[in-house]
Amino acid sequence: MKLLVLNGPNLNLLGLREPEIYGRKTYPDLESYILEIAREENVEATIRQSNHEGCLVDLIQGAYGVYDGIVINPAAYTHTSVAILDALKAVALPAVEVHLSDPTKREPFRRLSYAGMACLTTFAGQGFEGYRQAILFLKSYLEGGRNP
Ligand code: CA2
Repeated sequence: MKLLVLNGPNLNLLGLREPEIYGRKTYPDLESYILEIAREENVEATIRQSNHEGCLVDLIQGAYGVYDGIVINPAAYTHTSVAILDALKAVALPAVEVHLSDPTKREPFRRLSYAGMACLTTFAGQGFEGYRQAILFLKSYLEGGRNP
């Protein structure tokens, strides 16, 4: 089972700014965490981060026929990008949205998620744990079982 884990703009700054919102762990810590979960769950995870909307669209398009599912934290593009929504719909791969914080409990402009409209479910406000939940959810979904 092959999963593509996509992270959007500024997530590469994790641990360096706004620790009160995003915690003190760094982006390399997040990558290690995801790879460890993937290893435990016997899933092959490829992780990509980009600060560029078009690059994220290209990565989603490129996932078609290569990956079985997508875990995506579109970061700020969550709330603005119809292009990412359209790409997720176009490839029609099972996708799960993750947010470290809970955007619905922050500024009103974070309440709308375009990407979320093309995702099976969302895990928000659980920090790194949300990525674990997303991988477990997709694994269970792809194995044809019920949700974990
Ligand atoms: O909570 C999340 O995971 C978000 O996707 C993070 C985005 C934000 O725009 C979304 O509303 C919710 C922002 C990512 C920026 O990450 C930073 C990390 C460290 C320092 C500054 C920004």
